[in-house]
Amino acid sequence: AGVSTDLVVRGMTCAACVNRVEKRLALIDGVTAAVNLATGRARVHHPADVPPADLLAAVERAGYEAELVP
Ligand code: 9UX
Repeated sequence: AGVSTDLVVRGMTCAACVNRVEKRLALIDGVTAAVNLATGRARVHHPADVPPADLLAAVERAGYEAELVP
Protein backbone atom coordinates (compact mmCIF):
# COMPACT_ATOMS: atom_id res chain seq x y z
CA ALA A 1 0.00 0.00 0.00
CA GLY A 2 1.27 3.44 -0.83
CA VAL A 3 1.48 6.60 1.17
CA SER A 4 1.40 10.27 0.27
CA THR A 5 3.95 12.92 1.12
CA ASP A 6 3.66 16.63 0.36
CA LEU A 7 6.75 18.65 -0.45
CA VAL A 8 7.50 22.33 -0.76
CA VAL A 9 9.51 22.85 -3.96
CA ARG A 10 11.38 26.11 -4.40
CA GLY A 11 12.84 27.49 -7.60
CA MET A 12 10.19 26.45 -10.12
CA THR A 13 9.25 29.21 -12.50
CA CYS A 14 7.67 27.53 -15.50
CA ALA A 15 5.73 24.49 -16.70
CA ALA A 16 8.94 22.81 -17.81
CA CYS A 17 10.18 23.01 -14.24
CA VAL A 18 7.06 21.16 -13.16
CA ASN A 19 7.72 18.41 -15.68
CA ARG A 20 11.34 18.11 -14.64
CA VAL A 21 10.40 17.62 -11.00
CA GLU A 22 7.60 15.17 -11.76
CA LYS A 23 9.77 13.09 -14.08
CA ARG A 24 12.69 12.98 -11.68
CA LEU A 25 10.46 11.77 -8.87
CA ALA A 26 8.89 9.17 -11.16
CA LEU A 27 12.32 7.61 -11.74
CA ILE A 28 11.96 6.06 -8.29
CA ASP A 29 10.13 2.72 -8.40
CA GLY A 30 6.46 3.03 -7.54
CA VAL A 31 6.50 6.81 -7.28
CA THR A 32 4.10 9.22 -8.97
CA ALA A 33 3.97 12.94 -8.35
CA ALA A 34 1.73 15.89 -9.08
CA VAL A 35 3.46 19.25 -8.88
CA ASN A 36 1.52 22.51 -8.54
CA LEU A 37 3.46 25.48 -9.88
CA ALA A 38 1.13 28.06 -8.32
CA THR A 39 1.43 26.68 -4.81
CA GLY A 40 4.99 25.43 -5.14
CA ARG A 41 4.01 22.07 -3.76
CA ALA A 42 4.26 18.48 -4.85
CA ARG A 43 1.99 15.66 -3.75
CA VAL A 44 3.91 12.45 -4.03
CA HIS A 45 2.44 8.96 -3.91
CA HIS A 46 5.04 6.37 -3.04
CA PRO A 47 5.57 2.98 -1.46
CA ALA A 48 5.84 3.06 2.32
CA ASP A 49 9.42 1.81 2.11
CA VAL A 50 10.54 4.82 0.07
CA PRO A 51 11.63 7.37 2.68
CA PRO A 52 10.72 11.04 2.26
CA ALA A 53 14.43 11.87 2.29
CA ASP A 54 14.74 10.03 -1.03
CA LEU A 55 12.00 12.23 -2.48
CA LEU A 56 13.75 15.39 -1.34
CA ALA A 57 17.02 14.16 -2.81
CA ALA A 58 15.36 13.47 -6.15
CA VAL A 59 13.94 16.99 -6.35
CA GLU A 60 17.31 18.45 -5.44
CA ARG A 61 19.01 16.42 -8.17
CA ALA A 62 16.56 17.98 -10.60
CA GLY A 63 17.93 21.35 -9.56
CA TYR A 64 15.35 22.60 -7.07
CA GLU A 65 15.17 22.98 -3.33
CA ALA A 66 12.70 20.86 -1.42
CA GLU A 67 11.50 20.32 2.09
CA LEU A 68 8.69 18.41 3.69
CA VAL A 69 5.41 20.16 4.35
CA PRO A 70 5.08 20.02 8.11
MO1 9UX B 1 12.42 27.01 -18.18
MO2 9UX B 1 11.66 26.37 -15.62
O1 9UX B 1 14.25 27.20 -18.43
O2 9UX B 1 13.32 26.64 -14.81
S1 9UX B 1 12.53 24.92 -17.03
S2 9UX B 1 12.08 28.42 -16.31
